[in-house]
Amino acid sequence: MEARPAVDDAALGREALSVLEANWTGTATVPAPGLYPHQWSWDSAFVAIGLARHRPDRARAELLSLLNGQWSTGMVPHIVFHTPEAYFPGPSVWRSQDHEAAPRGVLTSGLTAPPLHALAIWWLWRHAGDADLVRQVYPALSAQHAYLSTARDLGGAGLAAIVHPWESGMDDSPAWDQPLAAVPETRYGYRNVDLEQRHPDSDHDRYVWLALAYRNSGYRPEYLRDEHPFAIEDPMFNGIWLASCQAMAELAPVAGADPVPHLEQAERIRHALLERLWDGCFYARDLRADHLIKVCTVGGFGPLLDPGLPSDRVSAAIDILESARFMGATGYPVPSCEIRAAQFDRTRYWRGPSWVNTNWLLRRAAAVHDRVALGQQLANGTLRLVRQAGFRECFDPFDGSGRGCRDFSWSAALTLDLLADTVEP
Ligand code: 2M8
Repeated sequence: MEARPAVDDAALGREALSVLEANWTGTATVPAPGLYPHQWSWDSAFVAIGLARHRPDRARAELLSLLNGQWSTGMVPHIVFHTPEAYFPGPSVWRSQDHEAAPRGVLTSGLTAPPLHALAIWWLWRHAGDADLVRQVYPALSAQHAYLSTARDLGGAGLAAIVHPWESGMDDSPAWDQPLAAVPETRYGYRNVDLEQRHPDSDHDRYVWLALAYRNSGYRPEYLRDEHPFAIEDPMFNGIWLASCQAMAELAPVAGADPVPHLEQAERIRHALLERLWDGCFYARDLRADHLIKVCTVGGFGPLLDPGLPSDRVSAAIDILESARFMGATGYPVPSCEIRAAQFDRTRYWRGPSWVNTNWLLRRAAAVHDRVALGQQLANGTLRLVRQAGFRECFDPFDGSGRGCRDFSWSAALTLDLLADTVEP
């Protein structure tokens, strides 16, 4: 561990807490003021993880308010709208209130997001020991996992499929370029506020097309299975799900439930990840074109979250992560796309920049595989980014300059978690 004056860490921690305070609406933490004025699903899980050792009360409220938006199908939506603040695509696009499975009195999107929530509850349990919370949310988390293993197993092999780039959390990843090209090109004329760093217009119109097509089907699982043109088995989404299944197995006894079904689910996911997504590294599989999408992104390291991943695959994946294809050549961890790929772009959202949340997930992966030096490198590199550039949304992996919005909640929250681990007791 690098020695740093404690006063710096304390000041950084105070700044992180004040960002989270400012982004708290009284009900939930928005990812960032202005650009993201509602509650996002995996953002809330990261916020809860970061607050677990500082404000467990707030972490608990964050996750409970997100779960208020859960549908009776078990689906946890990727956005819960708590205020009337303008955002596109907002409630008038999703029309959740017209769907019988959506909760009453809460407006939500109709898509889901990486299922990090059981891992977040486990984190909170481990650090704050709130057994009541575990018992309270266990049925909701079980329902979320059951939804994924039924309505979303579109490939029939044990993995959950995402049906929109937004469901990956890595919207503009080059992994989605090919499958998106198969989506009809329509002009909606929608413009995002910071389009320069984001989607080429046609991709964004395709995002909207996909959302409307799913909504117009009545959010039917049969439509997803038989007709929807975008269906991908993503290694990060499924790696996170697997880690959450293992968390559920540890939470089950606290809730008076049987851990075995969760362990069996984790085993099914592991088997399918290895059988279907591995070819020298983990790639996403396009279920419609029926092939692997051969671009190596940070999402390909998601299965490392599994402590049961065979050691030869762990070593092979970590070799790639540490090589000049990823963090071996950039000054800062971890570029969101392999830097030698034609699609790599250090300036564009999820196509090159480094993100605090994926750094945190990989640090967690390093911890579960006892890769101490890698874990320290990830933690120290991430802390250097936020010290130099602030709690930005993402960062240039070569020079560490900040990109996207400022005062970004998960960057602040996960900094708190990293500080809690690196500061000497
Ligand atoms: C980004 O996603 C939203 C759409 O949901 C967007 O592109 O406007 C992603 O970075 C996603 O991972 C994140 O949850 C969300 C809010 O921070 O922003």
